[in-house]
Amino acid sequence: MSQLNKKDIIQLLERIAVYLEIKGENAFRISAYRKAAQSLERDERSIEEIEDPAKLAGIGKGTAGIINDFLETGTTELLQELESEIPEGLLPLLKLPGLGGKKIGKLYQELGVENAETLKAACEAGEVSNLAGFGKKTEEKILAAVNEMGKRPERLPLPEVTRTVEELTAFLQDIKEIDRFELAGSFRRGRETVKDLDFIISTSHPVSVGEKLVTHPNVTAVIGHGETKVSVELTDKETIVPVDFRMVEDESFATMLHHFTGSKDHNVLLRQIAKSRGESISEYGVKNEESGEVTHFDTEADFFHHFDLPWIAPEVREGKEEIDDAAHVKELVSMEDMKGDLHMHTTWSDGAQSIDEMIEACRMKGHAFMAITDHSKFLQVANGLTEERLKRQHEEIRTKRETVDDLHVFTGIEMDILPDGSLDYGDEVLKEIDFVIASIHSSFSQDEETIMKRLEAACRNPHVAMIAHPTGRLIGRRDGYQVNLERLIDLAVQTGTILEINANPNRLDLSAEWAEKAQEKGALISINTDAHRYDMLDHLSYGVRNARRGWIRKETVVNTWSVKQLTDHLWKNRL
Ligand code: DGT
Ligand code: CA
Ligand code: CA
Ligand code: ZN
Repeated sequence: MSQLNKKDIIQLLERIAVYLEIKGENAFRISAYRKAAQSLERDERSIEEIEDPAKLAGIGKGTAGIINDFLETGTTELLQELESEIPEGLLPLLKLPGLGGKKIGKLYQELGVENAETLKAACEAGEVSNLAGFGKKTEEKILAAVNEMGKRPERLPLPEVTRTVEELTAFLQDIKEIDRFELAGSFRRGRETVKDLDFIISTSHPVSVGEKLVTHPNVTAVIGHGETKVSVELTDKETIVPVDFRMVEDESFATMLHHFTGSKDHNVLLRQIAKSRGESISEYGVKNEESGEVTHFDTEADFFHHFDLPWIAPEVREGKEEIDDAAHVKELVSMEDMKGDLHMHTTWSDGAQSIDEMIEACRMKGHAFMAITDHSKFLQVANGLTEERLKRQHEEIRTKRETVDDLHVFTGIEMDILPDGSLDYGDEVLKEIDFVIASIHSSFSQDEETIMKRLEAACRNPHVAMIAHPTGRLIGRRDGYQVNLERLIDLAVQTGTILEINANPNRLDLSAEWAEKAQEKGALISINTDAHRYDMLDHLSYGVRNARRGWIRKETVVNTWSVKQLTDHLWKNRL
């Protein structure tokens, strides 16, 4: 059996449709795969719960066979054939704005475009604008996008490096000459993006460790190979991830870890403290300038204690308040404080798992509570719930929750705030729901005033508990809509509306800086995964790290409250 979930299967069916489009196949054949994907999307069960896909309206025998192939083997002959027929270089082009299977198909069949270079040449020669359905403007846009494609992004968003982090962690664990290692640098500090990864390795055999490091199968370039430092580039899909490894004797490990965790500005602050005590800090230890004696430390905490400081969490080591406010670091919200997750999706809208499956997954995580918050009817692409389906879903949740005693399941919804500022359901529907989230998924280009009217309407509705992903940004890809965050925070405080830190590493929305401001003004915060599949339930820690960067204290975060405290808050002032 393969590990594919329903969303994976839907994506694979859509991929077949796109590949057929590229090949210029007949429209009926293409639409059969799209229809099948849609009817899976519409069904409220997870793929494990659907016994025979052929019984679903919109899925024929052939397509059902393909779905079964996917489930059993993870692929199917048709997809493999298509993959071998279509030039590899065409696939990255599908990501360019405005270029779907149909258009790529035309470029391929009529102009012989096979990759970014040939597409660029075709644009420059003016051939693209001569094709039916393209035009001069489109050609210019495509050319600009292709040129952008070749550039290396300066900083990598977290999701681009997490696979490499996991792989390297497993790889290092298997090298027997390594005593201990840690990932330092901006990644350890929980930054939203990183330039590179910095591993600190404790070993007495740096040379042989270095030789092994460069053999990792994903290493595509060795930038530097010294006795104690190795710099390489690993390639993961299309992303190039630069990595620095530093090898050190165990007695210097803690100091080295601190040094390369940074930040630079934090290190400057500590060096000033050392200087005032007649000491100096190097990567290897702390030297007494008078006696020349060097002190080593077993742990980073010992290193801080040497300077009469408590251990300072990496997330706040930015050379700002962390020394003056060191005593407050222990008040920051931590993963151990988190009792539940209040934003997630199921197969009732665009999630991969069913209600039962998500509940079981949250139980396994040890959550004390959760909220099931599918999309509302406005979001048709995500199979949003009509009032009638919402009612049925909540009945199912209420019945189900009677049978689970170690976890409280709140009924919920992620309700769209419509472009005209109205809410997707009326009060008579909302008044029944435990946890009403309001969020914007449409008309991102509206001016600030219009956007703020939408957010204000949501905050002022007594049933709305939280605004999700308040800015709509996607890190490194999209800025979000024109939100005046000062005003949104004021509104949130005035109306008791919770602001979300969406923990999805692509979002981290609110950012640490704005979360800090929100807390200062007295707003409440909730950190949630917005999970659409099992593995996304693990993203909570990204949100917590982001919160810690903004000095968010435990009591500000409603996920650390008890079920009783949360319930009281949710039902206050709603009648
Ligand atoms: P980034 O840009 O995402 O890689 O950010 P970092 O902080 O990981 O920066 P990186 O990789 O250049 O260096 C890792 C840490 O090493 C940095 O936070 C502090 C320390 N470090 C590196 N170069 C210097 C330096 O020239 N002076 C000082 N004081 N510290 C440095
Ligand atoms: Ca770094
Ligand atoms: Ca580095
Ligand atoms: Zn959501």
